[in-house]
Amino acid sequence: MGVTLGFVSALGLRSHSLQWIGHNNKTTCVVTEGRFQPTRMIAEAASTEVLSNERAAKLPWNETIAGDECPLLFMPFVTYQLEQQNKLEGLSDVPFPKDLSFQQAEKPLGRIESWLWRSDKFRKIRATYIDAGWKAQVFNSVWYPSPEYDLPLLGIDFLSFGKKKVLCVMDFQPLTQEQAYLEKYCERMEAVRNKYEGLSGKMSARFYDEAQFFSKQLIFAKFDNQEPIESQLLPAFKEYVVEYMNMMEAATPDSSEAGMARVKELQREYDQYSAERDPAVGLFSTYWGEEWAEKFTHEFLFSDSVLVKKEA
Ligand code: BLA
Repeated sequence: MGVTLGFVSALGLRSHSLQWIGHNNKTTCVVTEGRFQPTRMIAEAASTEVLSNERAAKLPWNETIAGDECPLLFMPFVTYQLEQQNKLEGLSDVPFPKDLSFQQAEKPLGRIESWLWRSDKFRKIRATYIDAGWKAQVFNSVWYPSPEYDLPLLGIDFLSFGKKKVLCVMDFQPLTQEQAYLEKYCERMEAVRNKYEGLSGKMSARFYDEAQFFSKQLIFAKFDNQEPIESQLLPAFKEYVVEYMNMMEAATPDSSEAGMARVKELQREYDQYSAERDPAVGLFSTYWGEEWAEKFTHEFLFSDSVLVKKEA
């Protein structure tokens, strides 16, 4: 998808581009000439890179596009996160492909938008919102520390399907399960976790292995209604984000080559582990097709992962 062939005509006056745009398994070839803006914009859609700040400034969304009056249940989390991350030193916008930043589907009606930043101490902060009305509301985000910092990743996965299924997971996702590491970075959340009745559930073994890249202090909640999202999850989320940022603020960098290589490798393993297990690929495929789902998973969400085709 998105193969661009640029060439210059015999006279050398005009540049042309040929682009194959894949959508819903259909492939279209668009031929454009350099100076005709409208067609060029369409042709470049798949390969153009976009920034996040301008799009993020349009948040919060106030209503669902699905037309079913569903509240945008996790928007307050997005706006709080944006507010907090704006305090990070050296926060900057990271360009990434436009076709990964936004997609809208008509049947079923749903949109997905993503944003990407980095800062002095975080090599990658990504956030994604899915709005398909009552059918699906999702806020998903991961903060990746720079290689000088062996801190856990901040992982956030809040989902609502229908009116009776809410699933919320949030964790300081540890890079290792060594006791000293867990004591240093994860156990501090014990008291916060215990404060919120209903947020200290246990994850199943259906998708992930709780002994890899998860801590015992993870927030894990299943609700059959939306009320606890605001009354419990939101205050807990704020405490996790603030503590995570404070922990990073106080962290001592290790710029040794060995230390940085180790963090990079463990984060790569996290991406591979997560990409292989992520149950979201099915959800993405339903709305935006399998090809896009795989691309989004390996090139945006877990960009240090590679696709491993499963045996049929
Ligand atoms: C489960 N996450 C799920 C499920 C979906 C997603 C569809 C299965 C829900 C179910 O049917 O029970 C969705 N995952 C997503 C989406 C994205 C994604 C939409 O990556 C990306 C936009 N998952 C994470 C992160 C964490 C995480 C960062 O992506 C860590 C906090 C955890 N998600 C997580 C866990 C489960 C889950 C632990 C399994 C819940 C269980 O069954 O025990």
